[in-house]
Amino acid sequence: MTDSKLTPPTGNPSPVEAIKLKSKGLRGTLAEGMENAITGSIAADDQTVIKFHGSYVQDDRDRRAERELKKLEWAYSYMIRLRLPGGEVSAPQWLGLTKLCNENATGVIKITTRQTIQIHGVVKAKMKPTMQWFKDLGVDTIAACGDVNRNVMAGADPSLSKFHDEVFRFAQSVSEHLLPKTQAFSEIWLDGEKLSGDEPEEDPLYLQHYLPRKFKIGIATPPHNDTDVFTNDIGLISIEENGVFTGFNVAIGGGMGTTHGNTDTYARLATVIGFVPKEKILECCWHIVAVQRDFGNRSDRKFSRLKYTVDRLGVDVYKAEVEKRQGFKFGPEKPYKFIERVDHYGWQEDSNGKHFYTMFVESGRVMDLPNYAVKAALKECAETGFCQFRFTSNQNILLTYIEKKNRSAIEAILAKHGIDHTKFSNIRKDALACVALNTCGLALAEAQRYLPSLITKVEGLLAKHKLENDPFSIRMTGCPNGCARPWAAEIGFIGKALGQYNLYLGGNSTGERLNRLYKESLDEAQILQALDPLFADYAKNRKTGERFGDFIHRTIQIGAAA
Ligand code: SRM
Ligand code: SF4
Repeated sequence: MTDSKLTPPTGNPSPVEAIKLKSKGLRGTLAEGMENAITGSIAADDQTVIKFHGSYVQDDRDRRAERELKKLEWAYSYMIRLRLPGGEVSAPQWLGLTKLCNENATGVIKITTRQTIQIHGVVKAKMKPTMQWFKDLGVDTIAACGDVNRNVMAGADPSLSKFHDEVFRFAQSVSEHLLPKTQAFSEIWLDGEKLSGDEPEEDPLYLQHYLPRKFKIGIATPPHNDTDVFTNDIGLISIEENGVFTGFNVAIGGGMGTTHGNTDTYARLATVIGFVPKEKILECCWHIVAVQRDFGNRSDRKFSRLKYTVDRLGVDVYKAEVEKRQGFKFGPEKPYKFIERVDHYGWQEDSNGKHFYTMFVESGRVMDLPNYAVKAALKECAETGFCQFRFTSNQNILLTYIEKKNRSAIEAILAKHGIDHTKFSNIRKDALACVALNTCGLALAEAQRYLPSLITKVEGLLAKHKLENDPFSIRMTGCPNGCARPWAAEIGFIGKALGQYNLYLGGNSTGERLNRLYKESLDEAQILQALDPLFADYAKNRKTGERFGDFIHRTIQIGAAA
């Protein structure tokens, strides 16, 4: 019997739906567009299609006025994002990626909040050589963006779980299992063989219209929630029973994006719907995605993420439909407990005696600052061949699988380049900021270029109240799309206009409670003015061990959730 609620919303399909349908399996006219030397940009429809290939057309927003004055088109270039499930690259790959970024992009690699990297500023003429270079390095960008399943995250620190490797391999299998099946990527970028007929190949999961919207999966292994598992469309919580990794609690419907002024949009943490043994997790994910494909909102993209589908249909109806399709029922949710989600900086050792170093990379920007030369240090570490690299969902990098005998060589390189996480406060080390200006076309305010200096001022306030050694989770985005998951922070700043932010307070440190709007449209002075008395109150009246977010949640009645 079909559930009467189980229908997609009515309404005309959004223009993006037509673009996907007529794209001939994600080809569009991209190949021709890339040959057109008259403009640095591409046709409007192809700007949608290219996302599925892992790239966005952007322009340097700092230079718009100057270009317009000279009657020149904007300074167009391309951002390219890698698909790196679980966030791992080898030392030779890292060396290749930095060389590529120096020669074909801005030279600054950006570690993203989803455990992969992006490069910015690739001009059109360098797009194809860059994609080919990626192929030679053994990495790809397929489905890193677009209305498909994106990069799959998994806990980064191998010292935190003995099932680490197995869980990491699941991230890779889930990513492969849900990849779009099209030759378009190879045809356009790698001079692959062209399709002979007019009809593109049929994709068994995405069909011809793909998903209503982007789709994200993250895996966390308790007690560590570094992937912010509940902010994903599907959150998988690995479960250990009697010392054995048995499967996953499955959570659905997480997501951060909202629109200022549109109270029907909201951030949502995913709801756990039950347990699935690890042998069945690939088909389970497939069917959760397919139900969203069939019943998600295709007319209004503001409401097309899984979170809205789940709330519209009801969690139970959604779950029943997945169970019907997958042919088995979810088991009862298994017990688990998260206690933290921050990266453990410095040296760790895993159960096999391998050593790891977690390096702090402020806002994920791999570059050389005076006395803290991340880029140079990583290059030299890679040249030794003694380590691999692992990106974290907190925008940092781990040097992994180092033999004990090689550790001192790595330590010497880190010391030479000033890499020492103890130089930084906890609040700075646990902060996240999205890209925002100057490349993000949706940014209303600064984020990664501004947060470091705001933190310096917040550190001053913390010192005043003797809180400088306490941990705080602070996150900033340049708009309400939520790319640094600001609603899951204890202190969230969301850009409203240049120099103005909404201040959200009261999330918890494990990512299991959203914060709420405290004050709107604050400039820097107003931000500091708002935080000062709250820090004073916290320092005086908190319970033993109580975190700032919990204190605010307990003591202050504040406004609406996101
Ligand atoms: Fe994001 C759009 C950057 C993680 C929610 N995001 C964008 C774009 C592509 C802007 C655009 O559409 O033109 C940004 C490119 C900026 C630039 O210049 O590079 C952008 N998002 C990022 C990154 C690089 C932020 C960072 O500094 O690390 C992250 C790349 C992740 C990755 O490797 O795949 C990034 N974005 C996120 C996250 C966090 C996460 O997934 O864990 C979110 C919130 C979770 C979620 O999806 O709900 C997020 N990005 C969005 C949204 C809002 C989606 C929504 O449901 O409303 C947009 C806008 C959109 O899709 O229309 C967006
Ligand atoms: Fe751009 Fe907004 Fe995402 Fe920041 S949160 S990268 S400003 S879309």
